[in-house]
Amino acid sequence: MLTAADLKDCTFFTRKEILRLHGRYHELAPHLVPMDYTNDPECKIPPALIVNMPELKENPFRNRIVESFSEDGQGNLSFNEFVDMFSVLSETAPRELKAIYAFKIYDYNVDNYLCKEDLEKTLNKLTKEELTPEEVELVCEKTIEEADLDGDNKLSFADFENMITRAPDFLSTFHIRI
Ligand SMILES: [Ca+2]
Ligand SMILES: [Ca+2]
Repeated sequence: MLTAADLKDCTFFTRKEILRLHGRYHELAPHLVPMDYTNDPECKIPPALIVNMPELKENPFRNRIVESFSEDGQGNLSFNEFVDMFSVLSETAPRELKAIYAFKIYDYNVDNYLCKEDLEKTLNKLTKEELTPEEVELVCEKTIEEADLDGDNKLSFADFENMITRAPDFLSTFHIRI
């Protein structure tokens, strides 16, 4: 049987919740996931199965979320990574931790900054493409102008933290009840 004792230390879940998560993980791919972890098997579930979970499938960032938690960057998740993902998304995770992952998820070109293009993609998803391209551009320019503390025209994580205190909606999509 799965030993969840170690996992529990680094998540916001109880042992019971972790076991339930394992049930969900197993259900996604019964042919890939063993119930017995005694021999510490290597197994990963492909992203296509994970993004279809009811908790994720309506989330506009589902692919980015799953990719961000995978070691390979492709979205293949081990059970540990799967637990980490739902742990950060859970309502009990600290805001600071959510901010770290939100930043990572919005940083489409993975250069550790949010530039105007990153923010445009993000905003298009957050608003379900209801804004015109001109409106999106305007909002993103304004956002950078207001949040950019060191004046390099892009947002570092420190700038981003400054931004989300003014616009908490940027974190709203990272609350999931599982
Ligand atoms: Ca970037
Ligand atoms: Ca900056």
